[in-house]
Amino acid sequence: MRFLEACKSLVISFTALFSTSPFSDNSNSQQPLVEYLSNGPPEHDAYAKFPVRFDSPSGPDSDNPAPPFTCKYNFDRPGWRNCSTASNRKCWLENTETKEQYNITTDYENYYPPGIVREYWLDLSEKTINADGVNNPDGKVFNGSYPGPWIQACWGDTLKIHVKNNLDCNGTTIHWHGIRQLNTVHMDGVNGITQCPIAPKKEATYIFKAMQYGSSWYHSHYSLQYGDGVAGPMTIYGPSSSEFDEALDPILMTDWSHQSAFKDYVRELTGKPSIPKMNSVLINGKGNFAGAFNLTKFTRHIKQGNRYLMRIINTSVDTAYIFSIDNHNLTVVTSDFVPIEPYTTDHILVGIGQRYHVILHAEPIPTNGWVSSKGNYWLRAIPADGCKAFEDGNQPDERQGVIRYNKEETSVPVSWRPTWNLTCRDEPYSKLKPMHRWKVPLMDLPPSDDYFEVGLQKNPGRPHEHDDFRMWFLANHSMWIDFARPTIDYLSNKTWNDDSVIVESQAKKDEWIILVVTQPAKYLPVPLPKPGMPVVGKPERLMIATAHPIHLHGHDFALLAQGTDWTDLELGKVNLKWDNPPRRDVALLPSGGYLVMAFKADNPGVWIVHCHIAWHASSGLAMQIIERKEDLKTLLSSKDPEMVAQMAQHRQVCKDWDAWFKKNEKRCAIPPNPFQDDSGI
Ligand SMILES: *[C@@H]1O[C@H](CO)[C@@H](O)[C@H](O)[C@H]1NC(C)=O
Ligand SMILES: *[C@@H]1O[C@H](CO)[C@@H](O)[C@H](O)[C@H]1NC(C)=O
Ligand SMILES: *[C@@H]1O[C@H](CO)[C@@H](O)[C@H](O)[C@H]1NC(C)=O
Ligand SMILES: *[C@@H]1O[C@H](CO)[C@@H](O)[C@H](O)[C@H]1NC(C)=O
Ligand SMILES: *[C@@H]1O[C@H](CO)[C@@H](O)[C@H](O)[C@H]1NC(C)=O
Ligand SMILES: *[C@@H]1O[C@H](CO)[C@@H](O)[C@H](O)[C@H]1NC(C)=O
Ligand SMILES: *[C@@H]1O[C@H](CO)[C@@H](O)[C@H](O)[C@H]1NC(C)=O
Ligand SMILES: *[C@@H]1O[C@H](CO)[C@@H](O)[C@H](O)[C@H]1NC(C)=O
Ligand SMILES: *[C@@H]1O[C@H](CO)[C@@H](O)[C@H](O)[C@H]1NC(C)=O
Ligand SMILES: [Cu+2]
Repeated sequence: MRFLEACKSLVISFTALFSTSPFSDNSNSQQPLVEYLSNGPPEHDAYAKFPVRFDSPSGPDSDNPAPPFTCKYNFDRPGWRNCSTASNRKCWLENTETKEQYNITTDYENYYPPGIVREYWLDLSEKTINADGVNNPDGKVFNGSYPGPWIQACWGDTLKIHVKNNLDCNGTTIHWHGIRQLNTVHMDGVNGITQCPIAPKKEATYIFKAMQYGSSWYHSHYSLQYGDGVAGPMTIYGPSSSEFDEALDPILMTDWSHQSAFKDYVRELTGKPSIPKMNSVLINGKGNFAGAFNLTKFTRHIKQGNRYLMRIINTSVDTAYIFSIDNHNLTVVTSDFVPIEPYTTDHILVGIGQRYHVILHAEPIPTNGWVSSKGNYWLRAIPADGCKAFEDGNQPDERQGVIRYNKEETSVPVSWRPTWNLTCRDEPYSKLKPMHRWKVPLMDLPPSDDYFEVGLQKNPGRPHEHDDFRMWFLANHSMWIDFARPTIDYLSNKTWNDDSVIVESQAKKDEWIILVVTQPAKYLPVPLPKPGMPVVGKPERLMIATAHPIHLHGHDFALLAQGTDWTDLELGKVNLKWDNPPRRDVALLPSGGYLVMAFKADNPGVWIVHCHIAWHASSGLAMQIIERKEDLKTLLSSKDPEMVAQMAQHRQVCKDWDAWFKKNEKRCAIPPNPFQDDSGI
């Protein structure tokens, strides 16, 4: 019942943010449904009415430049040309006749240029991965390599990605992290919620529009599968809030284990011999297991005086990093998919699932009066305190890569050790100022009974049952989805299983939804125990102070407030920021603290909210929000031929899964546990 109550307070205010079109015709805005789904203009000049073609710098570095990536647009009016130059990256396209622009302040949620369709093929198979000098025999990779291929597109393109599952005993679904999926929830790639798993030997095609730009990653949402290697980088080229000359290829930072996450998971539930611990840190799939310091390091070459765009992506299972380059500052220009006013810093904290674009100015700065004379510098990724778990005696080396000015120089960099504060946190709230500003209408917070509290409960009746608090909850129940019954197929249900942890929002089109997530220490003894330590508390619920990176699908959210003391909210001591608050798709719920998130109900769908620590998501830390259920039913049953075809595929994927599962459930389960031994997401 509580959730019917809760949904009332999930509704909120009216004042919508109607943006007036900056364009003289409305041709590229608010397209009808078919625009989001259809193949769009094909990649042939012959079809183009008023084509614009230009190159965007891509990577990997100065000595080894990749072919630039060509953006292709087909306008239906004359006068458009590209305007992104090294001295003005804020501009993307402009019309020389009308002076209209697609640029860094454009409301990209509503307006984007007319791109083309880009097609990719991802073939998932098993492979032993040697990423750090030690074999992981349980690796699962796209197209034979880890990380998977770099998916690239330009702002306004449509992506069409064919996924083939060649695994023996796992289904798969692929999620495009941070992509808004406007009117395409069925392409969000979450089994049990937006689709059934793709069965072994079967394939499916994901089609969606890249309305945002920046960097991100794609990863499996099938249980713990991404921890075994099922992840890759994704870049959507667009404007930048600060200038740069060249771009480096994406930097994927991840933690890594020497065996399958499916095997490590039992440790999360039993705590024996300890909660799961990782073995090393990898950059773009390469690392050095403790001691083996002589393996090839990630290396990039730069030229003095140039400015480089670097795309940093944290694809960890369990680790947040502090990223820095010795003797250099970084100018931060985006957080997740949101361009921000540039700010300069000497290190940034990157939480799981978070991404930053930063600009590296190739001019070393003396630190304590010292600069490397050989022109080589460590690129560091230091696991943050309170957001990491590595095997004892096995702390990864933080010197994860080398930036070199001099091609001939091969020596190991010599340098000072940075003295960053290693506490796990997000980048400072006050620094994340989006370029396209949101003014969130003033709203009341829901009553405190409707806060979503993160805590732990026991796991009666579940696999690996034992008498301890090991299952997380976010909305009063630990999530446990049914692979074969995606929520979007059951929208007419009168009731929901508790295990599905569904919250129905009553918000109408363009009203706002507010979500308050807290980690109250109500039942905690004082002083607070360290994360991972046993706690004596209220018997049926346990609140333990740990930081959680909270991720919302289907929207960027405005972060109205973020704090480290949950009692401040109840005492009314929290100032909410309505005028252009930070905006992103993952925010760190501080240990014992709170998050106040708000987003506009402009995207009908079933959107999951979950912790991006893989172990926590697997043990239930998630909920589903149904946004505008009636509009969603209308959308999914649309007679638009593209939607009809896509929903036919959707049903076929479920049919294939059911058939495979019937035949293989027994063979693929690991006794004494059933086939599914975690939440499934
Ligand atoms: C939370 O879940 C527990 C256990 O299932 C149930 O007894 C309780 O009524 C629920 N509380 C609310 C507020 O829904
Ligand atoms: C447009 O792109 C072309 C080809 O990449 C480049 O030569 C030209 O300078 C660009 N024009 C502008 C205005 O940036
Ligand atoms: C972006 O373009 C609009 C016109 O479409 C213009 O008003 C605005 O000033 C431009 N912003 C920047 C940062 O150039
Ligand atoms: C997935 O595959 C792994 C082996 O790589 C196996 O241990 C696990 O049980 C499988 N799980 C499911 C749910 O398919
Ligand atoms: C790396 O170091 C280890 C241990 O110090 C040594 O056994 C190994 O031969 C070295 N490998 C290379 C390629 O130098
Ligand atoms: C990734 O995020 C996790 C959790 O927030 C954090 O512990 C880890 O240090 C991050 N890794 C990097 C390389 O930023
Ligand atoms: C580099 O960043 C640090 C920390 O933000 C700042 O104190 C320092 O002034 C910066 N130096 C330069 C040259 O920008
Ligand atoms: C490090 O940062 C945390 C949180 O931002 C703060 O509470 C702590 O006092 C800082 N520690 C030091 C030694 O400055
Ligand atoms: C919806 O109802 C069906 C049939 O009763 C049930 O199998 C399914 O689990 C329900 N779905 C959810 C998400 O509760
Ligand atoms: Cu968590």
